[in-house]
Amino acid sequence: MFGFGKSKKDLPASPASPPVPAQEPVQSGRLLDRLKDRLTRTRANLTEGLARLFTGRYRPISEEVLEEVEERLLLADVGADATTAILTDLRARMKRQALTDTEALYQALRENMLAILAPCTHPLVIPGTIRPFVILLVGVNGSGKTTTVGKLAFRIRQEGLSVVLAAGDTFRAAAVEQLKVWGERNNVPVVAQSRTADSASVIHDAFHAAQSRHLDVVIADTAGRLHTKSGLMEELKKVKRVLAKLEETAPHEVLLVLDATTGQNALIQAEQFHQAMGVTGIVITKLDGTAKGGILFAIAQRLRLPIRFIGVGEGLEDLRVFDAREFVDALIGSDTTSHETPA
Ligand SMILES: Nc1nc2c(ncn2[C@@H]2O[C@H](COP(=O)(O)OP(=O)(O)O)[C@@H](O)[C@H]2O)c(=O)[nH]1
Ligand SMILES: [Mg+2]
Repeated sequence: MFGFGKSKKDLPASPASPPVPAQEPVQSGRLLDRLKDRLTRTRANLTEGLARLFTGRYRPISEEVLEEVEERLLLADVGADATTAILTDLRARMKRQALTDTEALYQALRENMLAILAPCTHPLVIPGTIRPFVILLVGVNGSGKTTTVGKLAFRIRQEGLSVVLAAGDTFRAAAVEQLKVWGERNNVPVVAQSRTADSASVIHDAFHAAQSRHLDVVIADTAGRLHTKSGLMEELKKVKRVLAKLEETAPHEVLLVLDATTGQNALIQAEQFHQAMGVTGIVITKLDGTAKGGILFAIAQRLRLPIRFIGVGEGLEDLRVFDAREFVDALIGSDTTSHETPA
């Protein structure tokens, strides 16, 4: 899969960064294996219980089996809404005798999971007509914003575009340093100011730097904590206003970064940020360290916003373009089906 869903012909040659061959055409099988590996804990949480059902001689499927499925989904943080939606469909299928055996149950579960996630599969598109393209990252402290800025810069550079980073978190002493490290790793410039500056003015400067140096993309980090939550939202809204004055259509992407390990709290945060900022895309981080990766389904079901990327580690290459089919396959795919329904 090619990262940003844009066509190469849209893109003007960038003087600052010569096109680098895209990394994607590595065999997709290997990429899927890596994703599976990173999702091990959620996968185990979901499938260890289900595997017993999928390997069992259940024909037809009983209510008892469905209750076990329900429990597994809830344990993986799929959430009440998405779990109810899935179970309602499974029960309807059971009623019309469509769940003949465990294979049919597995297929039905897979279809339901895809139905929830597929509408959220919208890769970020960076059209060649918008320069600089401005991406603003927002989210609470510790959700993974600064790390995601670094990983995103890597991806975008791989697409052959040039990047400037804006150190918009002016509230934490270490935040600017952390961003500069990512800038060095990616060999991209970082625009920063003294700690007394505000986010809006740093991002304003980064926009001008991108314009004057003909850089393609501005990726702006922001603060996740202020003295009060309303203070944070006001600060972020100000960033948006300042950008809109520079360029009517900016920011072109407001990416909300959510930490998968915070479970249902991520949903509450998402609603607050969306209300204040008009989120256009979501990144879900730390899926590698958690057994609760089912939160993706809860987020998809509730918010119905594009899930642009998932974070599966702390390295440069650990940001993946979200794809519903790949994610579902990595969660409940092949290993489960390979030893299904004995004859
Ligand atoms: N395992 C893992 N750790 C992550 C991921 N994304 C971020 N982190 C870690 O989470 C912590 C907080 O990240 P940071 O980017 O500083 O969050 P910020 O406060 O929102 O900017 C750091 O220790 C990161 O290395 C991820 O996808 N997987
Ligand atoms: Mg940060």
